[in-house]
Amino acid sequence: MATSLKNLSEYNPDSVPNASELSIGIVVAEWNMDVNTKLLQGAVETLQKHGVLEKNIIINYVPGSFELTYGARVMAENYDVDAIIVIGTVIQGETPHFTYICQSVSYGVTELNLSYDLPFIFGLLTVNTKEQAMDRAGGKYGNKGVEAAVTAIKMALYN
Ligand code: RBF
Repeated sequence: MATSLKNLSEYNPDSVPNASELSIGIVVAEWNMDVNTKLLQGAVETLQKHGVLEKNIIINYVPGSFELTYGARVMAENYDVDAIIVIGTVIQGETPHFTYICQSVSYGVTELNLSYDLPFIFGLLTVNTKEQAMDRAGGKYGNKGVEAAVTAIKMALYN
């Protein structure tokens, strides 16, 4: 679960390089779409704020978080992007296989980072309740999508 001590939308904008030359892919899980829509909005707004053109933000959808790894791999194979963000929300109270889904996505994203010359960014909320998810999707603890977008820009330009 994202820590309640950190506001996920707070960052130093001066630490973020100009992103006007970048193309960024985003893969969004449809499960808990009400939360994910807010995460996606936070990510897109932040990318655009730092210069990414709307036409250079490619958004694809997969049914659930478990499919994010495959969706990200397909995007890496088919689009000329500089980083890929995966967005999803896994709520413990709603799934007995919470741990399996979270472990699978974090392992899958790590594996992609090791396999491609491309950064894959973990934009997954792993929380106990829907309220905790909303708190981190533009609520009192900020927006994980903002944090993921800032990370994507920094890692796309990492050398
Ligand atoms: N996907 C999510 O992204 N978040 C969830 O909280 C979530 N909970 C699930 C709970 C159950 C009981 C099941 C069967 C699936 C859940 N999924 C969830 C979907 C999962 O990531 C995947 O799409 C499906 O299991 C594929 O059939």
